[in-house]
Amino acid sequence: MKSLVKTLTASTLAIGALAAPAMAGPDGITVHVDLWDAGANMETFTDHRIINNVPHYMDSMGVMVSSATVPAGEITFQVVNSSADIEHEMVVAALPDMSAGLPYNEDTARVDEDADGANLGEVAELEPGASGSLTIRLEPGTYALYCNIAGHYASGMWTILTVE
Ligand SMILES: [Cu+2]
Repeated sequence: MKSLVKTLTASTLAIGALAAPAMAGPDGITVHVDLWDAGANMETFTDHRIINNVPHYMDSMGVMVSSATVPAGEITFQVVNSSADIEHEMVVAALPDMSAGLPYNEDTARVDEDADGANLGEVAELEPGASGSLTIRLEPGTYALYCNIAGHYASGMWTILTVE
């Protein structure tokens, strides 16, 4: 009987230990974001938005994150534009409906940042090689990190971030 109790306690502790890293510490957590592209002569696209469902390996530019799932709370994005020759930026948007994607203006080839939730915070317009950071508090939900330089979002320059 005693050994059974011990076993139960041990497995409960194990679950607790596994859950611990998913909780935000007092200083919040950091997500490293790499804004990348395939160079000045790369092919660009107009149909690689979230709604187009084109796999990311087809893209010639993108947003790469160190963690695609993070705990709710204060999150610091450390953003690097690793491009050799193109300006990029990172904008955080709420994405309540994946099938609807982000509000998009075909004429400007940009996400409509004035729409509700389309810009919760950003690291704007980083020159090639430049870096910046953004700290914001995010509630549980689905978010998109995207670049809103004209044409970049439609070329696949976005990624999904899940906040638990
Ligand atoms: Cu870009």
